[in-house]
Amino acid sequence: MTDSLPHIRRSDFPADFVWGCSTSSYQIEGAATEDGRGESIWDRFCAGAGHIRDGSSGAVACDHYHRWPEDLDLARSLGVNAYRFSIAWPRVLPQGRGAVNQRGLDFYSRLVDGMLERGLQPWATLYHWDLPQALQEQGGWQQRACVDAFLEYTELVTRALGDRVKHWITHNEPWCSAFLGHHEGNHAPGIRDYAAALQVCHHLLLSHGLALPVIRRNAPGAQAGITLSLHPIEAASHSAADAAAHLRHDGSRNRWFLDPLHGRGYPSDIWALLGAQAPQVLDGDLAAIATPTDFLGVNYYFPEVVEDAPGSGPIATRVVEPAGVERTAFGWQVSPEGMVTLLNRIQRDYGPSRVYLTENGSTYEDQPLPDGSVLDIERRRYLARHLEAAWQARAQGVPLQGYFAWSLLDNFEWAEGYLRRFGLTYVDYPTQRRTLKASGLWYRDFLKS
Ligand code: IFM
Repeated sequence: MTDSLPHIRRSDFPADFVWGCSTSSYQIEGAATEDGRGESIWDRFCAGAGHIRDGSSGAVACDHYHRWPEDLDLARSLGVNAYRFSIAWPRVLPQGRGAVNQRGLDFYSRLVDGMLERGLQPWATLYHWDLPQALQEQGGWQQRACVDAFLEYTELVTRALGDRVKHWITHNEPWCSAFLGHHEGNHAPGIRDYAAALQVCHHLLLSHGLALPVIRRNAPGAQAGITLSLHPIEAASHSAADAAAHLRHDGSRNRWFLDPLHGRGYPSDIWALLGAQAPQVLDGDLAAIATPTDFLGVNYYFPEVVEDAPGSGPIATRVVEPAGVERTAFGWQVSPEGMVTLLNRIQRDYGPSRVYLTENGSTYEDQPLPDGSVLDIERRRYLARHLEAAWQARAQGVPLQGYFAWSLLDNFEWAEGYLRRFGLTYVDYPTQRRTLKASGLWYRDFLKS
């Protein structure tokens, strides 16, 4: 099969462009009960019948807790200069607050040293969804006290690692933590309550803003920001109703985060739809959320096409799946053009000084060949086309300064368990053998170009 790929080269980007790959703690670490780690909401959620499609959990995952030197070697072999990881809050504070688990902190300290020894810039995410279960039992992110707990956790981790980690992300995709976890209920902690999700969302954003000065105090000279999952939105038709739905959907998925982070408060058109479900916002909260960041992290996967859906809830929109478009195995539309559109829109409307694509990737049905190699030509093409899109966005003036592929390894894909593979590296879970896929080999060659 011929497979024409865009002619994009590393040298098309500036020499100081950050090239990385991303992972997260619960999705790869395993060792869920080792060395004093506490229970997380994902451990508890996975134990519930029917929550995870293949009935699995992150208890072992990629066993990265034990195999991290091999994994960092693998990242280095790709030629990336940065590695994005997250810290499991229950590994360092098993009860969420109070007693510190030094063995957990030591693990991350060794991991960071391992990155620096290999010439990999550590990019740490403080919260990639694994809240200590003990905090959930006190109401979790629905309670304002969780913000205080996050600040204590931030203090602890940035004090321990801030001398070496100079890139910090407070939250990964707060939309997912808030709405998948508390409205749709298909992510931990599995709550289905729209008002609760809105309150959680506010507390996540507030904790982000209040954590920034803590990070800056403990990690002098560091860059700090937040990572959002953002989508270019399209209307399903030219009707006035769908055009209005487009605005509302963009308001709830994108502007609900971007506006307050950029000092505009919550978008008034969406707030007006919420009525009694609107979150409780105290004096000073919006100013805290708008604390300036050093960068905006964008996770880009796919555009959303929406139609008007009266009666479906306050936002009254529905995501539709138009026929005839290219999709990944997850059904997500493949649209590198959408990424260019999104990045330009963010720049035009909000003007962040630096943008990093902190995740971008795809899932396909990988089948190892008899010799063990994995010829994932669709993922290879996805990657090459999105790198070309990153180049186009830069050429159009977007201050895009880095790209992180999701993900270094196949891993635990949340409610999908191990049924979805996003890795540049194939993980054979029974043996934990890692094999770079064709996409990983292509990224390596690209990075050497
Ligand atoms: O695996 C997730 C990751 O944890 C957050 N961003 C999207 C990825 C793919 O679904």
